[in-house]
Amino acid sequence: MRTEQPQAIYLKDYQAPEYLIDETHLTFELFEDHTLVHAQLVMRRNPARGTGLPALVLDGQQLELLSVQLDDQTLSSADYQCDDNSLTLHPRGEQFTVDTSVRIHPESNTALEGLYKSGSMFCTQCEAEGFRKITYYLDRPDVMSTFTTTVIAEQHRYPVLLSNGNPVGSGPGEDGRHWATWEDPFKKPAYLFALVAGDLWCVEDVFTRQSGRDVTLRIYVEPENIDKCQHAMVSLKKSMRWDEEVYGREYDLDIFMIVAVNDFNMGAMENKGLNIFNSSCVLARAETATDAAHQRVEAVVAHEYFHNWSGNRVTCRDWFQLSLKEGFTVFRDAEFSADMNSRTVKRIEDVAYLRTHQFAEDAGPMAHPVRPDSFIEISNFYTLTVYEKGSEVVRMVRTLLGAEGFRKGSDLYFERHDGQAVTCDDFIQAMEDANGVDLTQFKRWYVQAGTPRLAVSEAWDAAAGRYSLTFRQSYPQTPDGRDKLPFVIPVELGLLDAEGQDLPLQLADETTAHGTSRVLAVTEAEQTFVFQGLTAKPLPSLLRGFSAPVKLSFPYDRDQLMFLMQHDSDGFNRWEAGQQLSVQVLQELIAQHQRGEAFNLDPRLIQALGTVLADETLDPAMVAEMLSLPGEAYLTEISQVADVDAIHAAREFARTQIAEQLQPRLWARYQANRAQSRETAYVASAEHFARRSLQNIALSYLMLTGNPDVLAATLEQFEHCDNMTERLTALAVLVNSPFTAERAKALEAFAEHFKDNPLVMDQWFSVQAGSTQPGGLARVKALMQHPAFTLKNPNKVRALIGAFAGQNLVNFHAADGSGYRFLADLVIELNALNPQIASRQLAPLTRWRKYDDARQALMKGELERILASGSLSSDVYEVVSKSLA
Ligand code: B3K
Ligand code: ZN
Repeated sequence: MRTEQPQAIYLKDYQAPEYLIDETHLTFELFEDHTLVHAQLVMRRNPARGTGLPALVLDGQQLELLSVQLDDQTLSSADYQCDDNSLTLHPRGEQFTVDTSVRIHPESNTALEGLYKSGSMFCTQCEAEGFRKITYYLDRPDVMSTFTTTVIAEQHRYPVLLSNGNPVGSGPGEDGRHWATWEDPFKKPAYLFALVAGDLWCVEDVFTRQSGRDVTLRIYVEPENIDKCQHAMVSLKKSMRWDEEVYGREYDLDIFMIVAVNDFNMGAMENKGLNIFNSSCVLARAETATDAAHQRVEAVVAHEYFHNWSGNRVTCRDWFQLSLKEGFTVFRDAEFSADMNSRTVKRIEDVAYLRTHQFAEDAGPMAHPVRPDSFIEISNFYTLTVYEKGSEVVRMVRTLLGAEGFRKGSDLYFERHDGQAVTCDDFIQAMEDANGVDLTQFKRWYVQAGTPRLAVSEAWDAAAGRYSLTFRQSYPQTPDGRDKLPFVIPVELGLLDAEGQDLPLQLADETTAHGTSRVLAVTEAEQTFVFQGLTAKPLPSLLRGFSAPVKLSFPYDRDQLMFLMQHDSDGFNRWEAGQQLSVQVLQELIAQHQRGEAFNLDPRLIQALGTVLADETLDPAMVAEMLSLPGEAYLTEISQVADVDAIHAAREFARTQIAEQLQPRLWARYQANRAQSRETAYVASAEHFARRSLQNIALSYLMLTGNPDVLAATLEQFEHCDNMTERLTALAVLVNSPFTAERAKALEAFAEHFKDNPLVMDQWFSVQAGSTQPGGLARVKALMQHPAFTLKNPNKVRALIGAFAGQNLVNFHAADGSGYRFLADLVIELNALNPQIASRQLAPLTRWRKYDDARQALMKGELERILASGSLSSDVYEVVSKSLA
């Protein structure tokens, strides 16, 4: 907490460190009421910074300094300066050793950064700047050191003592204590340091590398969770194989460990050789985790594992380069998931998420480039822009270079920079050098914020058989106020004939056609491409696979969209055509609601969805995706002024019409798939996920008909299924239904059955927080009193408060401002407990510009109240002050 206003830091001010650390030797003495940390740093002057011996400023926060030694000399307080953020020493030679001892208090650390306790175990989270809460250090990613770590703790309470690297010794100590020493031979920045001590069990496996050497794999969990590790272990082995096959990257240490902890600020952390995970991203078995949770475990295990190369072996020079490791690693994990499951479905899910949430961020007060040029608190920049848009930028590089060229580039990048801390420019440079191309203009994707718009228009010259497409780029205003220059936008496209076949594509200056789906690079603010050799006006299929993160518009009419839905050879664009059709129809309903007219739904939407539903040859997961109408959050994002009530009413009306008019087909597909679920044991495979997704979306539509048979089917599924996907869907369907007695009974039965499983209780909270039935806020407030709820656990906060403010839009945006007041109160309370979580929960209030004047005033009022509430963390201060600016 600070009283003065926190200051921004700038990329342009970057300077290499004055000193380097070659070796770090740490000893931790863990006790119940404090921890002692002894650090020995073997240091030298950075030759790159020239001669002279400037002061050595070590970072340190919330540390009680007990002693300092420089080489062998114990310093007195006159020999150093110590304040809230640093310890300054005055070296007398180019090479020297610093020894410090500090006392810290992990047992009362509720911010969950640095060393802290989760339940009875000790664990760490150091990225980005948490290591300075453990010991005095050069806590910046361009200072890379080897680490030796000794942990000493009471044997009985903490039988397992872990750190990075390989175990090199252990033994008994005095007073019932014991010790273990770990050695990490790979130089790493302090943000990758990890320590765990606890009463943990593990599952163990072996992975044989392509080169023949074995790696020991261990997943450590609290004893009651030992039966929920198999899926993560299988995912880990798949990831290791995939990275060998697709990127030629092998694992480097002899052991790889994952530890699951219950209290964790985000999903997981890629510490070298010792990944620490939110238990929600490790534990999965049929009875307690949904299909979505299984897929998330697979993806997060892969993501953290892939960081071993994209992040650890090659790391970031400074935190402005965060997307160097995060964007690239998200791209890697997305491709892995696409290879393990359905590629098209994965792409649809990712794009829907990006367009709903990242586009909103890019249009709001916290908008920033993929490589930000300033920040106040780095924790606020683990954003959708750095991660998801960063991944889209890497994807565009691959689209432009082709898979082979991209692999040549990544090989060169890893080889050239192994063991170094580098920048996004170095990544692009490797891609350029390996392919002999110039990506200078492309790099604008790293420095210009905001989502570009790409308006496309067509012209048809029947006499010449020529069809032209004109692309116009435009750019939104962003908080930096800067003018934008044209991006390089790769547009993958095809042209369809009247039968829906892809036509050969021959540009005006080409002598032959080249393929039927190709990538055009739009590089100018306005640019026309002319296709020749056509006998009739074609229908374009644009931005196939969502080849660039832009807002593309083309004046399709509804019949054309229905045609694309059925015929486009690109599965993503078939879905996209359906979404655009739905958006047009829903926007019409929203306008009718606002004018006070009766709803009049375009029957073509029902007809199109009916065709999809009847097509037994389509992947059921695709059918489920196509049946899902654009969400309320997305409809909000694309509105000028979002009318939450009209959006909700219009979408519910459309859903009810779909349910009523397609009832027989929905029933048939529900029953066929439920029968299969009943007959086959649960398998976490793409094929089974697909079946259950169709079954469950059909059920949620059917409940809208009020048909008593549907209630019976829901109760049957709730009571007799063997997995959480079916059970939770049935529960959610009941919670959103008018059947109050059945709803209450199911909620009670569920809680009684799963009360000892915190991850399942999170889902129970979320389902209720998301219910759009009236009285949402009162329900959430009541649930906060439930014994399973606590503000100290981030998963609980996300499950209840996050789900309410982020998904339950009609209740959160209640016209009286009660939802806003509630969230602001919570942010003020969380600010003192856990600033990172407080700042994340604020996001919905920062979007105030999207709403009507009355709501804007209420939302701003709450932001102002937070700002005036006293001593704000830099995390919350940055988001609130930028939102009000
Ligand atoms: N690198 C971590 C994120 C750390 C967030 C720190 N506030 C997890 C990941 O992206 O893999
Ligand atoms: Zn990551």
